[in-house]
Amino acid sequence: MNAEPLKAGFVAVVGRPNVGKSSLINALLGQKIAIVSAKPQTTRRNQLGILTDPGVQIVFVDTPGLHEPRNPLGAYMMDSAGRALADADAVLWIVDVSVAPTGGDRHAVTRVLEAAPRAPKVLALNKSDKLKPAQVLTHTAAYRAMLPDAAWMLVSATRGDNLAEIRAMLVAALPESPALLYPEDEVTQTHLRDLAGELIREAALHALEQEVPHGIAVDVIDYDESQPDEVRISAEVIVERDTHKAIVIGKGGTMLQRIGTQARREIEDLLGAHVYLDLHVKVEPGWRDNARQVRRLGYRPEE
Ligand SMILES: Nc1nc2c(ncn2[C@@H]2O[C@H](COP(=O)(O)OP(=O)(O)OP(=O)(O)O)[C@@H](O)[C@H]2O)c(=O)[nH]1
Ligand SMILES: [Mg+2]
Repeated sequence: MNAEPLKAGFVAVVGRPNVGKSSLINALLGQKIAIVSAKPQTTRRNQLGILTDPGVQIVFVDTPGLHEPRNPLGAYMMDSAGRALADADAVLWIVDVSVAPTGGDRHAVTRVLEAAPRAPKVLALNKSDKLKPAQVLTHTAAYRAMLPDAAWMLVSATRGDNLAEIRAMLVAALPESPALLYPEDEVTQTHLRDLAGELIREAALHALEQEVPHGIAVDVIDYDESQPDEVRISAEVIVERDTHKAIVIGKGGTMLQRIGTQARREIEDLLGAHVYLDLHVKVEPGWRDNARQVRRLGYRPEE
């Protein structure tokens, strides 16, 4: 008999854009469930990453980076992060410890304390691999002072440093639970069709420069698993302007081909199956400013 009670709960993973929230969740799970890019505001909707071990289930809720919204898409993103915080049993606040705190971090911590006043907090000082030795003490102290009651740890999502330690802190912060919250073999609740759409958007984020990536959405039009040895996916890459359409297609279609090849490889890794991917580019002028279009593209609170 195992005398230890079961611990299980939701951990809202929050912080400023680009600090490594999605990377750290993928690293803790040992599996890629969330897309990652060097561009801020990569994550647009909440996504679960479920880690189950004997006696423990940590349900990570990846969230969009905390920022001041400038359009209906941003408002949806901040609403998502707020809901994750309100529902959280514990909060994992992630910062980029390689740089000193800014107004953005103060804003983020205020949001965390307002939306989840009672949930225990753990502070992950991420990107410690980039931290200069002379800044270890000052940066660590500056971030710790912003959330003095939180357990804390220097980590690196990309190098895999101190993952077991931060995990143990999260388990300590979780409540006891009479049962697991999700089946033990479940890693996420996101449908494969939606994950495929995210991987296409990730490939586009990686391939494109400047302002284009922020205005991209992906609409999976068809996801056909009826063939035994091939998944056939048809998707539209939505952009905000004609000029962006030309950039995404590229000279002679080379850019779209590059995005498609990269996305297809990633989706094949995810599905463990051969994938046929058909991509088209469509202009929806200024879609991020139009609440109805934002909802139509799937950015709406889950029922
Ligand atoms: N050097 C270093 N880079 C990291 C680390 N963790 C993440 N990154 C990089 O930081 C960038 C942002 O990572 P994401 O995981 O997308 O960050 P995020 O916080 O989820 O970003 P948003 O979804 O935009 O809010 C990517 O280029 C990552 O490769 C780390 O520990 N060290
Ligand atoms: Mg993210």
